[in-house]
Amino acid sequence: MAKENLPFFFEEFVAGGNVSTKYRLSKIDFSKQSPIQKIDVFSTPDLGKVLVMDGMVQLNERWEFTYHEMIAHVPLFSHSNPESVLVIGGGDGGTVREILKHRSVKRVDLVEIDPDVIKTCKEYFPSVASKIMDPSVSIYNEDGKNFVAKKKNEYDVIIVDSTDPYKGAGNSLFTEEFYSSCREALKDDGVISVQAENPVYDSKEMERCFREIKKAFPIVKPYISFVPMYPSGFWVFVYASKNVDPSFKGDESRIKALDGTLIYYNRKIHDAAFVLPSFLERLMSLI
Ligand code: AG3
Repeated sequence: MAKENLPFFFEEFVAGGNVSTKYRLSKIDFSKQSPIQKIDVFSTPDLGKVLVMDGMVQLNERWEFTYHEMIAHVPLFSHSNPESVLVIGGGDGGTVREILKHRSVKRVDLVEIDPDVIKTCKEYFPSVASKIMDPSVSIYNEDGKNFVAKKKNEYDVIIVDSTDPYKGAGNSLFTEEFYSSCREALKDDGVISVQAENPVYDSKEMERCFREIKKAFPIVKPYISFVPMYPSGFWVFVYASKNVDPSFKGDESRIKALDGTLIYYNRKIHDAAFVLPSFLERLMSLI
C-alpha cells in the first residue's frame, strides 16, 4: 500500500512529551483496556506487528530478538547448569522462547500479572509466544512481587522482564524489597537479570534500579544491548548474584547447541555487553 494511503499514526512520547517516536500504521489490529492496562496491537509497514501497553512500545516483531536474547542468555550462560527458571512479567513469551533453547532447563515459572497480555500475544504474536504453552512452562497470573516472596532457595535463574516502573505492577519491581525476595528465592549459586530502562530518557529509573538491587545482592553488574524498538535504542540490564560472577560458564559447545537460533547474542557479546561507555560507568560507580 502506498504511504499516503496509510493515515494512522502511533506516537510514543518520552522526555515528558518533548521527544517522540512516530510509527505509520497499516492496521489497528486490537485494542483493549484490561483491568491492569491498555493493550494495543498495531501492524506497521516496516517493523511487523507492534505491542503497546499504556502507550509504551513493548515489542515489535522485527527487533524483539535484541531484547529477549540479551535478557535471557546472559544470565543463563553465566550459570553452569540452569534447570529451574522464574520469569517475572514477560507475558508475551519472548523470554520463555529464549530460555527453552537451553536443554538443561527443566521447568519455567512464568508470573504475568495480566492474563490479557498472554491471550493477546498468543493470538497476534505467534512467533514470540511460540513456547508459552510448552509443558515445562507453568503460568501464574499473580503479582510477581507476592509470588516471589513465597519462594525460598528454588531457582537457578530469575529474569525480571517487567514493564516500565511508572505504574503499579512495574513500579513495585524496582525496589530493594522485591530484589531481596528474589535473592531468597534463588539457590546459592543462582543468578538474576532485570530490565533496567535506558540512560537517555529514563536515567532516574535506571539509577533507581541499580541502587535498589545493590542493596540486595553483593555482585551487581550492569550490561547493555542495542534495542532499536525502545526509546533511544540503548538498553540497560542488570545482572546480579549472591556469589557467581557473570562470566560465560562452560565451553563453546554449550553455545554450539543453540547454533542457528541466535540472532544477537554470541560468545563475544556476552563479555562485551558488560563494557560500558565512560559516562555510564561513571554514573553507575557513583551509586
Ligand atoms: N519490557 C520492557 C519494556 C520497556 C519499554 N519501554 C518503553 N517503550 N518506554 C518489555 C517486555 C518484553 N518481553
